Amino acid sequence: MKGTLSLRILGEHLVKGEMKPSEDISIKIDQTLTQDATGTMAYLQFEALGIPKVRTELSVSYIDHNTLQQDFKNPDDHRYLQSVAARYGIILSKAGNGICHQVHLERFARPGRTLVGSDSHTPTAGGIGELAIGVGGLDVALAMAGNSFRLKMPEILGIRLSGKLQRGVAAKDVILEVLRRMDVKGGVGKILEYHGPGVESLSVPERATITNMGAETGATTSIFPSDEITRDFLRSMGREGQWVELKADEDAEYDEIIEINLSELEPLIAQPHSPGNVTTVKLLEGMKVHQVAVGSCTNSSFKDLMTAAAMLKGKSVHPDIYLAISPGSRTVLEEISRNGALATMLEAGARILESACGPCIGQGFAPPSKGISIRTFNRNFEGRSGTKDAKLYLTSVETAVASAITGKLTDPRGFSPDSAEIEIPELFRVDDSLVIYPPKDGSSVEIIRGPNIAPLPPLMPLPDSLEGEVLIKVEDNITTDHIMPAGRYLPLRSNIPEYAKHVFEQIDPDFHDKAMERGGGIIVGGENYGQGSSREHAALCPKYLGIKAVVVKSFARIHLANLINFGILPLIFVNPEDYERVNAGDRLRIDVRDLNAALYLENLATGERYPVQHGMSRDDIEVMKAGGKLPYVRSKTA
Ligand code: MIC
Ligand code: SF4
Repeated sequence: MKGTLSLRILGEHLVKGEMKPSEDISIKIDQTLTQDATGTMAYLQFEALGIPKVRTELSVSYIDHNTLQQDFKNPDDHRYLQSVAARYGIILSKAGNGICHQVHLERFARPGRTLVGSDSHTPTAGGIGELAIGVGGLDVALAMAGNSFRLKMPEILGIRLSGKLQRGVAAKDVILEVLRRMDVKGGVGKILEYHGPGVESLSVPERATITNMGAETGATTSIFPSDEITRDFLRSMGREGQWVELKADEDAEYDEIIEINLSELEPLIAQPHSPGNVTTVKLLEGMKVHQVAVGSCTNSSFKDLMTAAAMLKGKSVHPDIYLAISPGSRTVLEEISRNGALATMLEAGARILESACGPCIGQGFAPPSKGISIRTFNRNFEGRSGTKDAKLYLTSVETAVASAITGKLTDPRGFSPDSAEIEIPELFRVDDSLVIYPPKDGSSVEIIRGPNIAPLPPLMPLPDSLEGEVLIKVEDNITTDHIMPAGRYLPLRSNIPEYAKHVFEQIDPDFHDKAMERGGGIIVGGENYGQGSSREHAALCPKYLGIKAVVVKSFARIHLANLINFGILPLIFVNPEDYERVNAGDRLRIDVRDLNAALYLENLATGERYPVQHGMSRDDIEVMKAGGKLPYVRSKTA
C-alpha cells in the first residue's frame, strides 16, 4: 500500500499504532458531523463527557432526516440540537438547509482533512479528497471531545478508472458496477481509493456519488484525489483557498486493484432488496413503474437536478407516475429556482419535496402496495420506504427521469442530455440563511430538553459469565433497518425505552415482549450482520432490552463498533456450520472471565460447545469489561 493517497492522509493524522493491515491505529480527527436522527444521542453522550467546548477544527450538526415536525417530539429534538450546538461551539444547519452530506461537501469538506460522522454515508466527502468515515454517535462525541479515533488499519483497494462515461451513463452506474462486482460485503476492512486517467472526467459531485454509495460495499471509506477539478468545485463554492493538491504517487502500490473502463459501462440498476443485487437496465426495460424519486445524499447535486430538468423540458411526467424531486441543499434549490430549472420541473408535473432525506428514510412518499419505485438513492432494503411489500430499485437520475416520462423502466441512452452541456455556475450563491454559527463563548447558553428526551440506559460492567435464551435467529445481511426500523419511528430516536418497542419488529413483532419477559437474551445471526446505517440505536435498544451477546458468522464494521460501545458482547462462530446447530429458544452460556483465552459457547439445550471468537482489540476488551465506552472513558478520566 505504498504511496497511496489514503496512506498519506492516515499517516499525517496517525496518533498511535503501525499502519499495517489489521493493526489497530488511532488517528486525529479534524472535523465531525452529526444528523438529527443520530445527533440527539451523540450530544447526550457528549454532554455526559463533561467537556466545555468541542475540540475539533470544525463540527457541524445537521437537521435533515426528520424535518416533518408532526408533533412536539421532533421540534423538541431540533431545539435541543440548536441549544447544544450554541453551548459547545458547533455549527447548526437547520431543517430545510439540506442533506448533511451534500451540504458538507459544498460548504465544509476539505481535501486532506479527516472527518467522522454519525451517518454511514459520511464518505460522501471522499469526493473532495477528505478521509471521511461513518461511525456511531458515541464515537463522534468522543472525537468532538478531542479523542483520537481508533480503527483497524484497512487494506487499500485501488479502483483504476479509465475512459469516459458515454451519454446516458452516469457516476451512479460506476458505483453500481463496483457493487455488482463486490456486493454488500466486498469492501469490509478496505478503503476504496479511486485513481487513473478516468478520474479527471468526473466532477466533484459525481465523485461524491461514488464515494457515498461505497458505504454499501461495507468499506471503511472511499476517496478520490484532489486535483484541478476539485479546485474548480471549491472555487465555485467560494472556498478556493482551502484547496490542496492530493494524489497517490505514480508508483503507488495497492493491496488489490480493480479496473473500470468508464467508456464500457452501461446504465445499471440495483434490484430489491439489496444495493448489491445489480443488473443492467436493458435487462428489465419495460417494467411498469409506479413512482420515481430523485434526490438523497447520493444524487441531489446541482448537476443531478439540472440533468433531471433538461430531460423534463417540454415533456410531462407519465399520468400513472408520481415523480418527487428533493434538492440536496438550499444552495442547489436556490440556484435552480433562479435559472428556471425549477419551473421546468414543475411544468412537467414533478412534485418538489424539501431539501432533506425525505423518502430515502421513509419520511413520506411511500410507494403504494406492491408498488415499483425507481429511486436515485443508495438503499433499497425491504420496508425502508414505509411500504413493506413495495419493490425499490436504485438507478441514476437519467434512468429514473426517463422512466418517469415513459411510465416504465427505460434505458436513458439517447434520452438524456450530454452532460457536458450542463452549465455549472462559476460561483454559486451560497445560502447561509439556515446556518447558525455558535457564539464565541457559549458557556451560558441554556440547553433545552423536551419531555421526549429520555436518559440513556445504565451500562454495567461485564459479569463473569453470560447466559440467556436465543430470542431470535436471523439470516445473512441483516440490516440495521431490520434491527431498528427508522421511517415513522424517527421521533423516538431520543427516547430509548419507547424506541426499543420496535426492535426487530419487521421480522418478529413479539421480539420486544419476549425480551422483556425473559429478562433479555442472545441474538444469533449470519454473515454481515448489522450492515447499512450507523444508527447506534441498533445496539442501544437491544441493550435496553437486556441483550447480552450477538453471535454471528460475521459483522458489518460500524455495527460491530456500536455493539462494543454499548457493552453487548460480539461473538463470531469459529466454525460457521455451528450456526446451523443453534436454534431460537436454545439456552446459551459463555464464561467471559478471560476474553483473551479460547472461548466456548455452551448450548444448554443440546450439551454442545461451539468455539467462538470476538476479534476485539485489547482496548475493546477493556471497554467491554467496563460495560461500554462511556463508563470506560469516564473511569479513565477519573
Ligand atoms: C440511513 O441512510 O440509513 C441513515 C438514516 O442515514 C442512517 C443513519 C440513521 O439511521 O440515522 C445511516 O446511514 O447511518
Ligand atoms: Fe439521508 Fe438517505 Fe442519505 Fe441516509 S442515505 S443520509 S437517509 S439521504
